[in-house]
Amino acid sequence: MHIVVLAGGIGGARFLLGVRAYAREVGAEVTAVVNVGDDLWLHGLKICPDLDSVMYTLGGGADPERGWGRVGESWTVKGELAAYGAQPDWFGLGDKDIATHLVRSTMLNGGYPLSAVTEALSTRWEPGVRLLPATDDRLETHAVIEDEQGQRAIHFQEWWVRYRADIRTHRFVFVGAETAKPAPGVLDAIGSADLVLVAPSNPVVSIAPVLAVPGLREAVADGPAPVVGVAPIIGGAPVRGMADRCLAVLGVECSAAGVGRLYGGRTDGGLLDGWLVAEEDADTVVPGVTVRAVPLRMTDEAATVAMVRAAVELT
Ligand code: FO1
Repeated sequence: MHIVVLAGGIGGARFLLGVRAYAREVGAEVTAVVNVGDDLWLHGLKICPDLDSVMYTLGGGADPERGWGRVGESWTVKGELAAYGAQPDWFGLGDKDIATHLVRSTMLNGGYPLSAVTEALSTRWEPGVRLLPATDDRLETHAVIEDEQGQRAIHFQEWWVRYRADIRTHRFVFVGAETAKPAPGVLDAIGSADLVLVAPSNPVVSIAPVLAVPGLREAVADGPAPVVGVAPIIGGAPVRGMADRCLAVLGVECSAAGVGRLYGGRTDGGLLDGWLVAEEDADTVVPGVTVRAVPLRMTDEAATVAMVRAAVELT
């Protein structure tokens, strides 16, 4: 059995812990197709927050509270950059994390594609699932905001970290999406999948940029495998992060139904065959989609495995 998971960062990483455990129980292989829209070059280093959250979490090196970056991290270099007045100072790079970005940047500058870099980094972390960036090409999420200086586009990280999404925002744009190509292996993985899972990641800035890679959405929607999504919203609120702020930019209701309809039923030209919602959202209706209410809080690996099993049984 081959399970493909479309995932973003922190929520996606936690979900993948359960998918990996389930796959080990049943002898399945797992491919994670991970968002690159959050990625940015900073201080000369290429940073891939979602790929790193997944890699560190599955590799046992993630800080469990923060959800991003390394456990047992130190911030000496960050302090030194601040002492130089190096900008931007609103994005904190930990010392251990910087080693990842140095290896990645050296390989990228040497001509290796991001997928090869991710494979190389994974030989250290042994995530236990195949990690693929959605694309090796530049695809960056930018937010079109408005303040006293007027309208302008800023990188997603500035929107997320510097402004905490607390600024007038007109829309998100996925810079580079028109010409980006699925990374090597992505279309084959989707084409050979027995099940595609949409992780409970931020639908607007984590899953949408994955689906924005030309050919990727079609591969999922027209592919052989059933597609089951896991709602990232429970009882009208995101479990963590700021999906509510992101959905508001799109004018989409912050609910399991709202996100389910955003993805759409496959029979209506959308993606989903099944939609897992929390028990408090049991009344959720998504046209053309089989909805199942189960406990949806990933409190530990066993809880997440139960979610994955429910998704498999839905198909
Ligand atoms: N998030 C923050 O809120 N503040 C930070 O300073 C910060 C630094 C950072 C460095 C590396 C990295 O991989 C992630 C980092 N994040 C930080 C989290 C990041 O903004 C989010 O993980 C995602 O991009 C949104 O899911």
